Amino acid sequence: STSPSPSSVRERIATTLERARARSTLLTDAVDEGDLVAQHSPLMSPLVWDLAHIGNQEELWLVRDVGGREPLRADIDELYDAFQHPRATRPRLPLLGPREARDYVRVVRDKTLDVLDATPLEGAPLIEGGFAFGMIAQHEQQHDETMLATHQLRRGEPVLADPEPPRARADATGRVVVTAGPCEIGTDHEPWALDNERPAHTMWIDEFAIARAPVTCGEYVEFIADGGYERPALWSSEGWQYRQDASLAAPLFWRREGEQWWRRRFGRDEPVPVDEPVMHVCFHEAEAFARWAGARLPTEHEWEKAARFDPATGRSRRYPWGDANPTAEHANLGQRHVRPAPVGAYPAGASPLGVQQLIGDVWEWTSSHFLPYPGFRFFPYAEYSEVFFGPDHRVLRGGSFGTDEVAIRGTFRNWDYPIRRQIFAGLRLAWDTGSAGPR
Ligand code: AVJ
Ligand code: FE
Repeated sequence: STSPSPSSVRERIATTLERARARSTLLTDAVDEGDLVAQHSPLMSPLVWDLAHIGNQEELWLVRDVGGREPLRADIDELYDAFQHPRATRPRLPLLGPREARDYVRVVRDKTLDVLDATPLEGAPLIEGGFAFGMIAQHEQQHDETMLATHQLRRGEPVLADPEPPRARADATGRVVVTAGPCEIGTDHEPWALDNERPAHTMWIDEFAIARAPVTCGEYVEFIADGGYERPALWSSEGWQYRQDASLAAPLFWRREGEQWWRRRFGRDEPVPVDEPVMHVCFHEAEAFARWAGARLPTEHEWEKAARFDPATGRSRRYPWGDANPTAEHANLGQRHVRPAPVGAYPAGASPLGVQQLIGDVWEWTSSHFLPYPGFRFFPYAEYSEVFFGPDHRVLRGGSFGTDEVAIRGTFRNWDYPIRRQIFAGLRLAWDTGSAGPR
């Protein structure tokens, strides 16, 4: 295959950076200045911190490192270093105000576009295929998803547009069996894949079954009604402890009135929709639901095989539907909708085996700890992934309605603490089938 010309890579970079900035602007212009500097939850930064942090990372990597230009605001690096200040303490820092933050990100972006024009997109790992630019576009979009979660936590009138997602049009019930065999996990070729997705390696995956769709709110209501939150046998000991300490009784943002469950979603109160993937559950709730259902969570490798493996060729694809970038037909991504779509709404996004909505709608908790692949080397900095490897985090796969297409693919790995519920995360069930097959 021929690699894309430098000018088309440059165009893709410029478009992708522009899309990220349009979204950051939307998320920060939608609220007033008080809401920009306020702390809507101790779990989150003030929106104005995210905005300037986006600009500061862009300055560090693209303007200074790739471009070799003089620092614009070296004095603020420390304020926007996520490792210096935990989220809960950020409102008390002498941050750039809304006006200053907006000016800062604009000036940085002008320099970045200058650097983009002047940089050959080959010859060094950091710029090969435009990697550093892709990394920074993904970084901005990841913070945009975090800012969207802050919007969800904010109290007050709705400020975000809420267009209807597509309706269900395919059967998404039941499960499919994925036969035992080798499967390529991770990637060496995806130009903007992050360090934790590399290197590609072949893994034997025993036969398993996986649900054709994520668990729905309707199914989750049954779990609650059946005493799911009252039965320690369904929970791990760590999970039960957290369920007790935090008085968990339903997904975050849900409340009950009589027989009806309601939820708050970006400032709107609405009946819980039974056919939509459940979200705002932590790993422990996901695990308890799976045990209640006589199932388990998939490992991240099983998830990836279900999402990428083409049984006809034995090849791992970029996405469930093939190698083409996502379109609005394939998946609910990019904040086009501010909710998941009902299960069965994206038949064009199905895998060869008919597994649906793996990409988009809700992040899916897996049973896997976040660990390096064999041969992992941090790139370009240890603080992106390496410092998070270990037993403290669980891997999430697939992206949500709030994930931009640049920051999701079949190999993409997200992670969080098992108690986190403000992220747009749900689950999909998996089962052992008991047949290991030949090795
Ligand atoms: C990969 C989503 C867990 O938001 O903490 C943003 C991404 N890294 N800035 C996060 C990230 C540095 C990260 N997650
Ligand atoms: Fe960041």
